[in-house]
Amino acid sequence: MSDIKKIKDEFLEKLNEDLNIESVNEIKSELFGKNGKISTSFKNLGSLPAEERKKFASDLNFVKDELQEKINKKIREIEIKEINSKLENEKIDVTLPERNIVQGKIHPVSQVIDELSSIFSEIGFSVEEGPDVENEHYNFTALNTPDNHPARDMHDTFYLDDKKELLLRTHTSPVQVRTMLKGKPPFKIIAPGRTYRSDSDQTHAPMFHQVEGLHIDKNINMGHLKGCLDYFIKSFFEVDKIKMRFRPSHFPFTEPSAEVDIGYELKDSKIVIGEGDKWLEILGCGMVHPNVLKNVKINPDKYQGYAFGIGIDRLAMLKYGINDLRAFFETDYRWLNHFGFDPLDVPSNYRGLSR
Ligand code: 2NL
Repeated sequence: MSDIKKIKDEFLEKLNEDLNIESVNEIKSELFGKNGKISTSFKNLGSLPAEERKKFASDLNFVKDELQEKINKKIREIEIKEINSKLENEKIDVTLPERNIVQGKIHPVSQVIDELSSIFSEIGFSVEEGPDVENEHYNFTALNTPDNHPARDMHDTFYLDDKKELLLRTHTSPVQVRTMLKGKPPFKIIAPGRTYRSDSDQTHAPMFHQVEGLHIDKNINMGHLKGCLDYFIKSFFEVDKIKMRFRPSHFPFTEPSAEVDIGYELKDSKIVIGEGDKWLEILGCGMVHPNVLKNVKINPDKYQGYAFGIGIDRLAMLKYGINDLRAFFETDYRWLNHFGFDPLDVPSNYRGLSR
């Protein structure tokens, strides 16, 4: 009995100290582990004389329960202490200023592509895409551009192999060629995207953006082309009236071909579209050449259509008053912050950029 009492007193005293979970667990295994003091006492029961055994077992059970309970209580105490200290130390200071959210901006070129897609989709055009790396057939031959045409010159085109079979597309027309080869007329599509020419100065970048439009159906004529462009220019520049003129031109893939100018004037050195007596060249267009239709297995006696090509970068510069094309591709964060657009779904906690 005195042995058990000694164990009890010793450990109750230990458990009264200021302990952490690890030391309580140590005490627990010192008592109840495989070779723990209580466990071994139980094992030794058998060697006691029968008359002592009963009383000893009963005392041992009491002490065991008492210590067990004390340990559980201690663990609960420590846990509560930990939670309280966490609550005390990890308080959130709601008066601290919030961290700024850095929200990206939409590049003016992406913005204009979105605007064009939505403007043209309103009158039945769908948007098609294709690869930047093209073969010479889709980029030139199918478009009635003969081998000796100046546009094929090394000077303009980035060729990717010695045989000049692979190249970076010089316009997005190959997207229309692919679309026409895949399907059956009618076609009413626009193809916006990146295009490449070996050219670089204040108004030319080796990579630039273009949107081409194509409408093929029975009995499509230049009146449809004019109506389409009139609608597009008014929607894009957000004006009710425009002045528009067609100048005869030449492209290998259209006949007849034209370049379109729109009237503008300068007010406080800002371009105002739709008024004035100055002319601004804005796009190239024409009726799709019968050879192009034949190349994509369309019978030109049954189907006709118009096509046009517009430089997106220049459109963006005109609409948003940007005067240096090269800035578009310099990825200067401050520039993008100034000329870029906010996404439509601005988060409710958005409070502007931190820069
Ligand atoms: C320009 C001129 C143009 C086209 C592009 C085209 C496409 C097919 C068939 C016929 Cl698949 N034509 N595209 C037609 C006329 C002009 O672009 O100056 N672009 C900036």
